[in-house]
Amino acid sequence: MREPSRRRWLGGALAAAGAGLLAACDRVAANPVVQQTLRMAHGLTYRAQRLIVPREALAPEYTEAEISPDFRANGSINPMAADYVALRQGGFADYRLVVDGLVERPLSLSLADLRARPSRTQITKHDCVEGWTSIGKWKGAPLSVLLEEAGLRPEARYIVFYCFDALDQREDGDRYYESIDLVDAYHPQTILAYEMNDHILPVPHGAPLRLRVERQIGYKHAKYIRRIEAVDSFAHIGRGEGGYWPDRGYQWYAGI
Ligand SMILES: Nc1nc2c(c(=O)[nH]1)N[C@H]1C(S)=C(S)[C@@H](COP(=O)(O)O)O[C@H]1N2
Ligand SMILES: [Mo]
Repeated sequence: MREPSRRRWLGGALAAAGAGLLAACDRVAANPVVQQTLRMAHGLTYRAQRLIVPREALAPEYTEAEISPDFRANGSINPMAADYVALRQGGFADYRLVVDGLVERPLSLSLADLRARPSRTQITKHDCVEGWTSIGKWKGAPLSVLLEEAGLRPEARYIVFYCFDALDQREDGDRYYESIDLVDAYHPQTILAYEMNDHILPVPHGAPLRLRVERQIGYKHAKYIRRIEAVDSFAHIGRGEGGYWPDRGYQWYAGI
């Protein structure tokens, strides 16, 4: 997977601004606040995004006419894990989404329970780090609704999504997972989708439930979700970087 060009652009623009600042005025550059700002370049994507884009900003939404006729499926497209296969063969009637961790009231919700909650429908552009995009329509329960229902404890800082699939399809393989902060968790377009393009979410796209977190790149959008956990740190999960791909060198915050 390649570094997306918009990130190069953003990094480049800020680096250029920083270089201009240094060239223009060495005394300003010696200022501790400026030095601190330049040191922050390490966490550039996350911090720059948070500085430039208001935290509540919505991702663009599109019209029905703009929906891609052939939305690509990527990563796992047919999980073979025994627990998943058993649920799929039963039409997901026995599926339960578990919401636990740093919450007052852990939840265990069937798909009918999820459908009985308020829903949001949105037509958005999916942007994969590999360089392709597709526009699709998603319907699901806002994550904020479930978090309110469960009651986040004050120590909670991140929301972790545990998935059924292992990319190597081994029963004991590392299963996919992802995590987001509370800004994204409470963002109005962050939903747990059970429908795509007016149909029940198909298996290649993450049945029965997948995340849409529209201001971040494709790999953050966890498919095949089995459990959601509120945590104060993800250092103890997987290899400690907050996600299957972040554990393998990709950025944890992957803003678009
Ligand atoms: N559980 C799980 N979620 C996943 C993946 C995966 O392999 N497993 N791949 C990610 C990547 S890289 C992308 S681009 C999107 C693809 O979603 P799609 O198949 O609906 O296009 O899912 C993301 N979520
Ligand atoms: Mo992706």
